[in-house]
Amino acid sequence: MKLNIVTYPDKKLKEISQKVERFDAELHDLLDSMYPLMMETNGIGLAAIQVGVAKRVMILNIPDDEDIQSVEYLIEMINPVITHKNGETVYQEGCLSVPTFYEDITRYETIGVNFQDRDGNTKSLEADGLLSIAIQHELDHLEGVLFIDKLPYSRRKKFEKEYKKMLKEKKNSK
Ligand code: QAP
Ligand code: CO
Repeated sequence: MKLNIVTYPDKKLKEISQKVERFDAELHDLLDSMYPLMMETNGIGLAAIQVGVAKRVMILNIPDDEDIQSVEYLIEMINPVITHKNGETVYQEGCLSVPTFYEDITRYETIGVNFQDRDGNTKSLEADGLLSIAIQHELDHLEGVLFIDKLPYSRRKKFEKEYKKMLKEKKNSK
């Protein structure tokens, strides 16, 4: 499956993703195509809606203490649901769908999440640190929410201005 990253301000990113009911070859093909795209684009998390597929699917690949990313750390989450959450943490987030922009966002520090794997088996996970942040960021994508939607009004306006400028420069350099 040939996939491309959908970028802001594409309206597709506002769609609410639908629950996966069939854990079939089509789902596996989607997951197998998302992973190399995330690696090529230097991502640590990717939701299916970011490749234009409105399904409750996300993949995560958090680098280890030595900043090494490996397929061993790949987590595929289908139909994820947060079961509990605790604390607060601030992290400078980015997003493959909002290239070159980073802003401080507040998230829960630790979360519990129930999800299914690619074969439909139910799993649960306790997450903290970057993994916890990444899961919450990707869960927002499934609801059509981007990290820039969480910015206070003034920072959002500043973002819109800078982003437009960046798009124009990109266009002119082509
Ligand atoms: C979501 O984000 C996330 O602007 C995943 O030029 C964010 O993979 C998880 C990226 C914060 C945890 C903390 C962004 C790559 C990748 C860019 C990403 C860019 C190239 C973002
Ligand atoms: Co994102």
